[in-house]
Amino acid sequence: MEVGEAVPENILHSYGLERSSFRIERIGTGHIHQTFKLIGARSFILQRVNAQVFKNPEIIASNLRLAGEYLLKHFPQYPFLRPVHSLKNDEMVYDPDGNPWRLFPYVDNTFTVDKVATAKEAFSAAQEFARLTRYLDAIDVHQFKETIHRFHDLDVRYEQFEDAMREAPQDRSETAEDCIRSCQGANGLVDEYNQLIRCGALRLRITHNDTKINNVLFDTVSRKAVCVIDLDTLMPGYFIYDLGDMIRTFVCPVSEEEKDLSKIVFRKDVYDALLKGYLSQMKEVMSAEELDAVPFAGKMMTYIMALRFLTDYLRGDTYYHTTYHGQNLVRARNQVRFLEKLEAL
Ligand code: GN1
Ligand code: MG
Repeated sequence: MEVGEAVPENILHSYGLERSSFRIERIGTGHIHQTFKLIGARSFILQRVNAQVFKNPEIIASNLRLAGEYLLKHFPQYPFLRPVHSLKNDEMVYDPDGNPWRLFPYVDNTFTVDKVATAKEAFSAAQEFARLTRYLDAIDVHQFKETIHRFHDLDVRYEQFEDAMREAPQDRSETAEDCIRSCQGANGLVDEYNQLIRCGALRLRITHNDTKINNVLFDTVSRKAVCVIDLDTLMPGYFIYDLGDMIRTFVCPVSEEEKDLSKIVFRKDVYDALLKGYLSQMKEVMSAEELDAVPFAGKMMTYIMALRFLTDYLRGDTYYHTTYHGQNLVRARNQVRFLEKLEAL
């Protein structure tokens, strides 16, 4: 099937668009949704939301509406990427199989990266993610709903890992034995997490919850971060989720797909720049307890991804998109190695 044919005609028509006006390309970096670039006189990003993962996609739309309206009122210059409304003024449209789709304007003269090349990039991207949380600092968090229930709750993710271990087919458990042992060995982080949450050290904020480096658009000329994208998980969360996922994906010179574990190292200059960028926006609104939790952030988020990838491997690869057998185990081992680097600091 041609790429363009994966985009149903009725979806394009809902937005008043014609297939013949575009060249359609698939963007393959996301693990969850199907994303397409429509290249034409005006270009767009069109995305099929994974309704298996986002069980109530209307929550995404309502969270974005709340944040968007607030930002427009208080920070009108902030480049918040809103979905294009359909001809019927909907933020999401449904294909004949019941899958929700969303359309975004394509931001010209920008690019994304899968790895951070320089400390400057890390500073700029971290500042941009931090700016979003900072600008939403005074918004009423309780108006927002979770788009995925207990998404970054480490305790829940560890339980899911334990269930997956119990139910896994023997061949997968055996192949993953080294990784399972490493993940079990690091479970002191779950206690640390529970303790932090229980004692109320962290304030509930509106966080992005997917602050990977490839969710930032950079300007082609200045090479500075322009805005953040992929706002499906914009919802109540703790700052460690955002800061931690940045540490996980910025500081290592290779992506989570890398098989050669010797390439997984801790880049101090990138870490320092990232932290500087993040705190340049957030420090003023963070409590002393939150500042104390900074060193925990990267460990927690790297560990949660090791658990999530490994859990998916043990369950037979039902959640993350994979292109070859064993890919989720590769990702899990990669994360375990980076966690070891962070623990060794
Ligand atoms: C998923 O699909 P993508 O790449 O935007 C996942 C994130 C993980 C990430 C790991 C809804 O994000 O939590 O950090 O993969 N999103 C969801 O690359 O599970
Ligand atoms: Mg995402």
